[in-house]
Amino acid sequence: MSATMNQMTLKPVEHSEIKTHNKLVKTYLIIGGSVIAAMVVFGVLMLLQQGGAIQLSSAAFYQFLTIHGTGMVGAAALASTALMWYFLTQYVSLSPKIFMTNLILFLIGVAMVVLGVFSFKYASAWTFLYPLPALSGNAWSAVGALLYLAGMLILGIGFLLIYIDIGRAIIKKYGSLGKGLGWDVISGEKSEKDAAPPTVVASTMVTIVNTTALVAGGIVLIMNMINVINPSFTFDPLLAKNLTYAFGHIFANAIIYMGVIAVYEILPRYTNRPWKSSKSFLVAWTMSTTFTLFIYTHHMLMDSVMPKWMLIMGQVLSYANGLPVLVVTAYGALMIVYKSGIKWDMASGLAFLSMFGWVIGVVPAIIDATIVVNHVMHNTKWVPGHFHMYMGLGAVVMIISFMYYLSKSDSDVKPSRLDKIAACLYAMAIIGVSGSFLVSGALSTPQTMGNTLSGMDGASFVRRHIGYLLFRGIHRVHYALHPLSQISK
Ligand code: HEM
Ligand SMILES: [Cu+2]
Repeated sequence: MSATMNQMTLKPVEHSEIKTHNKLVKTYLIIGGSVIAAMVVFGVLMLLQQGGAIQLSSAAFYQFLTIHGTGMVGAAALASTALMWYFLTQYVSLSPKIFMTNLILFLIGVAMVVLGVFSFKYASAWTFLYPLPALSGNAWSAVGALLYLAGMLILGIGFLLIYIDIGRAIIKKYGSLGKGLGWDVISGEKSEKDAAPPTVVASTMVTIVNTTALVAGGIVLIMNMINVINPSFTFDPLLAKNLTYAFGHIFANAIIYMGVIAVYEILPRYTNRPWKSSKSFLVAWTMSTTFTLFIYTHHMLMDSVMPKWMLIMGQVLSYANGLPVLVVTAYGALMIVYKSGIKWDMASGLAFLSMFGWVIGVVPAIIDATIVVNHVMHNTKWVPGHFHMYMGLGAVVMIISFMYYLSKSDSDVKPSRLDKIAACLYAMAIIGVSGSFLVSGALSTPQTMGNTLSGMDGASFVRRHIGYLLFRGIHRVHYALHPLSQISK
């Protein structure tokens, strides 16, 4: 690629007030990136504990687990939202004020979550499954639970504002969210060449699913908070679990659907070939939009009291969910790169690598969503095995690729050999972590056990773990023994 072409193809996205907007995007990335890096430290500490190299109390282990899960999901969502926002402003007019508000709410929420976890020992894991926040067996106080839950609520409100603004902007420009997904092209009303660009399609999808997720999450967070304040207020645990996973699964899943915008925007700039929305591309995204809303039920495959049709749907749709978008995107990426004379650098190389991470991460995920397999693999290390692969090697790599792209198009910072070495080490680390989780999972190692029984008397073990046991694994017994009020008495 010649120097002039380099300049031409890597032109930054134009904003009306380019400086302030880019500054905000950079602030998002710096905060998101730093939190992800800090959370790796807690991840490594947990690995050391699980490997017997260090001795953490179980309270500390579960606090680390809680902060790691919350922090990783929150920070990756924050950074990929910035990525989406940055590219989407080329097509629609978004509100920088709301973009700023989300960042402020994020920081407030994070401060409350950190305080709740580290000062008040809150440790329910990031999924805060009812009734665990209130029923901790004295592991943490109501204040800790309230700080955590309210912090999450504030975080959620910030994100919700952004998606509402994005939805508004897309409707204003394209007419409706359906048109943002290209339904006018799918129905033949409009020709393929006038279809909404991939970035708009992906953003529309994320807006639809994440608004749903955040509303579900907000409801269950508030119900949990009331239950913590007044334990005589109880609600159906099965409903709570449905709402919780409708939030958690969708919100975590949407990170990669925002991140993939980096692939749609960066590879075309490097190859000078446009990435157009074809009909099959649009159909794939519509399928993912619909299915993403329903497949959280794959988290409930062990909940025998769930309607059977929902579980079967969870299995079938889990197959159908990620695959279409993955296929059109991986195929599109290969086609756009093929014989293009692309110049590989950090940004383009990582954008390409992220596709690989996504592809290999989805395979074990789909295996686990199979009911017969899930009966064996549920709550084993197989679970963190699959999501670390597509989060660590897919979503986070998309974010890092965007960071390199932005620093190349927007500054004079030049990557050195160290960057390549770091990227290789990072990829190997993620493959190592995920691979070891998958192997342990296949050997039926339970997920998320920090401590063995050794060094604890039976009574304190039971007291400490009763909440966690409720949370992880024995929902079946739990629902069978229901009603809940009897358990808490
Ligand atoms: C080198 C980097 C990382 C290391 C060493 C690491 C390590 C760990 C460990 C040891 C666990 C506990 C697994 C278990 O026993 O169940 C865990 C859980 C988790 N990790 Fe990571 N991780 C890393 C990167 C990531 C990334 C990039 C993400 C997401 C963007 C992520 C999200 C999570 C989540 C959501 C959980 C589950 C928490 C829960 O069970 O509630 N991790 N990680
Ligand atoms: Cu899921």
